[in-house]
Amino acid sequence: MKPSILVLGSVWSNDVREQITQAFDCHFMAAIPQAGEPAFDAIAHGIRGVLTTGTVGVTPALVASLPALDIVTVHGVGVDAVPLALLAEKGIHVTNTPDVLTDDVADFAVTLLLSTVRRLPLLDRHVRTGGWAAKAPMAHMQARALKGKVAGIVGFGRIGQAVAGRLQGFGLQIRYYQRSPGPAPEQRSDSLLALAQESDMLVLCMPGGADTEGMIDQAIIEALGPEGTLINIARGTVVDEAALVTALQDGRLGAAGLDVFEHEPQVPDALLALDNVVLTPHVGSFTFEARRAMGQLAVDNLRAHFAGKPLPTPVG
Ligand code: 8YV
Repeated sequence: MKPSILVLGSVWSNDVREQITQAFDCHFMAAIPQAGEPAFDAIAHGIRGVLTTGTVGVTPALVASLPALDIVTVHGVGVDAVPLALLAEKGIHVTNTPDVLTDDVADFAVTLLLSTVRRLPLLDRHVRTGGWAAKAPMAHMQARALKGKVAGIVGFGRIGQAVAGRLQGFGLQIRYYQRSPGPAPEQRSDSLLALAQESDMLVLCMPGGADTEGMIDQAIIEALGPEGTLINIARGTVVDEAALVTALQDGRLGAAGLDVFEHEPQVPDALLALDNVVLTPHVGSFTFEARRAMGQLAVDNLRAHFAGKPLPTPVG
């Protein structure tokens, strides 16, 4: 009999769908089901694995309602939406999909940085709405050069380092901060506040979760300052979103490029109304290649688990 798995979220490429439906008895659900939903209650007792996304994750309540659960496979590198301590306590395995998305996420961080600094959406709108043809004023869209400026990377893991490597090519000086020591200690700032003070732009690449929640607060935002740019490709939870919005509104922060938000897919109306932000719908890893490789790695982890083989990419 094929093992039963619950597949949460809706980002599965066709080839991954094909593979999992062949190998497992799959129950697809767009969001986390609640105990008491008849369709879920009917299958819950037999579910042995959950395949979920980095943002949907699993909740303690879901874990409690799956008595036969022994693996949670995250289609994503971030495991902040998964209660790791609880799963470890119950002996439930967790896997994620590191490395295969690093380059594409780093490319996207650079794309968002360039689009924000060079005001790409405004310029595009200017052409489309006839502003250029009508010789409408453009002074508010003039950008500052990157070369010679300082890019501060927060979180200098695989993705942070890949972003840094790319930004060096633009003539930016790289500094970084993370709590643990990292490579190139001479580039590491003494504190997050020091990094924000030293940088013209901050690129957030740290993991989400309790340890980093609200780390980018009003003091950090103000230290980055009126000429500063904040780029977030990490998690919405790492930023105090309310403080960010007011700083952008009254010019205490120059601009922001945001791919992630506190309550996705909800984006505060106040952000939508601002011209000094570039907003994207959590798409850092959204290339055919990365998503295919992430899906394949997720499937490989599930297959290995149910075949009693070592997991390719276990977490912890
Ligand atoms: C995905 C992500 O959007 O890897 C992560 O942690 O946030 C993203 O790559 C998501 O997990 C897709 O399933």
